[in-house]
Amino acid sequence: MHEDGFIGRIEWAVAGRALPGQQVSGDRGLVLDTGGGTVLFAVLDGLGHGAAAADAADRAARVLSENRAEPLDVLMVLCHRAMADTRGAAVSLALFDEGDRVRWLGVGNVESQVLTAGPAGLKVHATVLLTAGIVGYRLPANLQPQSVAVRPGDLLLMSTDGIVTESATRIDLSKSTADITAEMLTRHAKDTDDALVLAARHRGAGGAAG
Ligand SMILES: [Mn+2]
Repeated sequence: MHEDGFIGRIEWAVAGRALPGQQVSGDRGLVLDTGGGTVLFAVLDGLGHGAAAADAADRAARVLSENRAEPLDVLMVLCHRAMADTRGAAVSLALFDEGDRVRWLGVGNVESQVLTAGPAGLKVHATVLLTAGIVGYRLPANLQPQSVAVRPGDLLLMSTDGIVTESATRIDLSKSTADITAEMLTRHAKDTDDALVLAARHRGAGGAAG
């Protein structure tokens, strides 16, 4: 699965595939236009794999789509309720706008990070603080979204645990997010799990990044 596009000046791409031998993936990547130049990105990893994992992730995806304008902590609770009779999922949410901050919130093992170009090359600027838990099964009591500064050209990278992200700082920022996600899926997906990676950045007033 490969999708990409623009919402305003925000360039995004998602690439994913099921565990080899499986028909459906339990990983989902959502790109939800919330209006006013703001995009809600979500990456979901239904527990385990196969149809039951996909069912959990689909329910969370639906509730996110229908309530996209709600605050991140509210969205997490809505996902929790929607997946109450499923096996649950890891959920990471990132609210990205054309301003200078990303707000994000993660429960379970979906990694989100912001990569920035520095004088010595690409570096990890920030990583979401993941709260332990399984949305739909055991939600942490304290859901506190965090906020991280971003600059035009910085890359938001979100991935399920089917992707090895140690090599993320070797990404070539001059490439499109479609190429970046496709290459990460090809080179860094584990053959023991579903895998999905989402990348986004806003390209600034000049329209060019990297
Ligand atoms: Mn997984």
